[in-house]
Amino acid sequence: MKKTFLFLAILIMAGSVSAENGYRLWLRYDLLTDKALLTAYRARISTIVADGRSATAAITKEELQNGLLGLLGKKVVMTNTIGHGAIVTGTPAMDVIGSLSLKDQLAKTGNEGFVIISTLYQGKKITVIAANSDIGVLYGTFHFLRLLQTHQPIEKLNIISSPAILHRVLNHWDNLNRTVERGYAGFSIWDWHKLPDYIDQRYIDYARANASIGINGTVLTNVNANATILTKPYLEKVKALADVLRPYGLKVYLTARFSAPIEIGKLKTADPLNDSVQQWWKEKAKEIYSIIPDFGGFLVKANSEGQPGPQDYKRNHADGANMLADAVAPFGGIIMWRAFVYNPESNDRFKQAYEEFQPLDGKFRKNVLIQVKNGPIDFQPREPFSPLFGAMPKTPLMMEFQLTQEYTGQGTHLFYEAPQFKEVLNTDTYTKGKGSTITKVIGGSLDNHTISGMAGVANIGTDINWCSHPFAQANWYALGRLGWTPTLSAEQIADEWIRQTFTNTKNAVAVIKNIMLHSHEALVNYMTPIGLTHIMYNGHHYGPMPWGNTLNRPDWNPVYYHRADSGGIGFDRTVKGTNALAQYSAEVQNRFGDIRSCPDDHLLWFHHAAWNHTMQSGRTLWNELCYKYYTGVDSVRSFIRQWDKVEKNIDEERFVQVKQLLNIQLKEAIWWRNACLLYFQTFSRMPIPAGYEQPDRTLEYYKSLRFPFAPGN
Ligand code: GCW
Repeated sequence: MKKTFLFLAILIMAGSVSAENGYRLWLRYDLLTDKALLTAYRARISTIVADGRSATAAITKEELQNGLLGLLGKKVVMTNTIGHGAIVTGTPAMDVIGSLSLKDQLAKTGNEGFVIISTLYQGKKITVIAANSDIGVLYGTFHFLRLLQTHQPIEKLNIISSPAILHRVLNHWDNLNRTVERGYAGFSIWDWHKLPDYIDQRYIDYARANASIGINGTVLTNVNANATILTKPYLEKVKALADVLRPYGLKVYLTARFSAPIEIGKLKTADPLNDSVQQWWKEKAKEIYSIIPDFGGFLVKANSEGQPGPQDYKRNHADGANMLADAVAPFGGIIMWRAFVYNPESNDRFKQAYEEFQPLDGKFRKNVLIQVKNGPIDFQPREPFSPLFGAMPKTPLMMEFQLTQEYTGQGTHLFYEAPQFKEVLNTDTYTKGKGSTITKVIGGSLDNHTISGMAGVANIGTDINWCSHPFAQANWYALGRLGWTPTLSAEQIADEWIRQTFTNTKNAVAVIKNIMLHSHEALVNYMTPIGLTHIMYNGHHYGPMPWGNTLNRPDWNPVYYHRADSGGIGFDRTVKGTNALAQYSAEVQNRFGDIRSCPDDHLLWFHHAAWNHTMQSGRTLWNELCYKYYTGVDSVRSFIRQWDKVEKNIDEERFVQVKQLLNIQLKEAIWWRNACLLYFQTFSRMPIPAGYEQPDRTLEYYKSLRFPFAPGN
């Protein structure tokens, strides 16, 4: 009787009674099926000795107990006596930990890091999870549970870990009416209407998921901002969220609409150099901090895509950012000021962010970070790195990645982003000689900055599995893991995520990992190979529209980006063209500037190349374009075949979801390939080589497609 009850309890804890709907993310804690491993873990884990009285410490205890109950199928009791197999968690304030002389190790872990060691204590084999703060202990506990979930040995642990990046932040593009700009996973999880009185369980689960991967900040509102969020009633709602998120180490931030002093403050101007405007923001900051004492600060999109900003008053970005920085500085807040700007006056959108921001290097207050998208244009499947990285040594630059798949298949494509992120992070800017990688730029070590940041535009919504596509969860996961340890490989992150999310079965892990690791290249191939960019449909960006030329701003039209004509294709950014290349260091200029040495991947970003230009593969450019588009489609076909192989290792619900989505992805990849090749063929006048399946629809057909209700727009 008792046994049956325990078994049931375990099943319920592990969530296996309900269907596998993806809600549990990578925190499933299902009973280990590997008998030998289970025995080994059980022998090494017998009790929990946990210290701390804070809300965070309580969460740590609960997480550890629940995790172990699920994974080991036994209730691991809490006790104060340290016996063999004790898992000891706490700070040096705890006697045992104090007595273990972990000073040197802990000195390396800062406020958020942790130490996990296997050691002997009075002759007893124990495992210690120690940190300087309760939040560090929570992070360490999640790390320990990850080791178990991914079947790692725990006999001889000796881990010292701390985050390489200080601010690891999600950016929600969530509107107050609960729509999500570029969101493909339902509505916003923030139920503003019911806040502050109604606390949705999702908020807690969200906080927990973020804590498990070390994300420590969240910007609740869209960068296309609404000043209403800064009014008293909404600040009370924000406070309710902040209170829920705080014990999980998450700080809340808001987007500041630059014209708020006019819209909600009844001032006539929002000029950052105007005394009353400055005063208004100071008062506003004071009010916010009186309600939320650990408020993180503001994220700002200014003078971009119609947003108000300092330039409306002939001031520059530093004037705007510094005004806000001064308002939050007394309370320890920061300003994340975005560098995503472009206007039609420049001869090349590529160059704009650099032109506006680089000259301001050294002009920003100490609590300002400039948040830069990974590439110079806009979250494309593949971009060269933004030339701002490395070019503003006196200013901490923050990375902005896009988790939500606006330009990369939206809700239907399996696209694992870590390879894309790593490509950028590993890039050498050469701004301080060889080895000036973007990881070092944003980590602050290249230019000795003490503040640093990495943001990801969130892909989270009210869908039961949070991110809509079951694999999109991996991108949220990757942001957290890379923010903590940017040197982790995409493969390692995929490996961990698969083991926690789907299965530990070796072959299945290998198959799924293979799909994930090839998904970036596949998507680039069937959407925008060889450096094509921004040829998505106008507005909603769903599907191809390389022919687009009807919007009144040239830099909103696909034809602006590819510049195809009878002579060739691509955007000449060399000295003969817009000379955007001049924004990079000499080494990078040399690499990209010469059409013979420019990597094929980026060719059309920097050169207008003839249709019969010889590629590194030996093919002509036109044939290479065909080859890439066809290869991309073939990759998706192979993903489908590979996915079929893991059917027996995956729960039916998610297996079928992914299978259906892969079939949509295939359909859409073929659509991309056919539409683009048929269109570009009107310039190249060359045939799609024999041997390839020929498009079964006409260009006119593809041009006639309309999607008035495509999501996220
Ligand atoms: O990628 C573009 C999107 C806009 C977005 C903008 C930005 C929030 O199409 O929807 O606006 O970037 O990053 O500000």
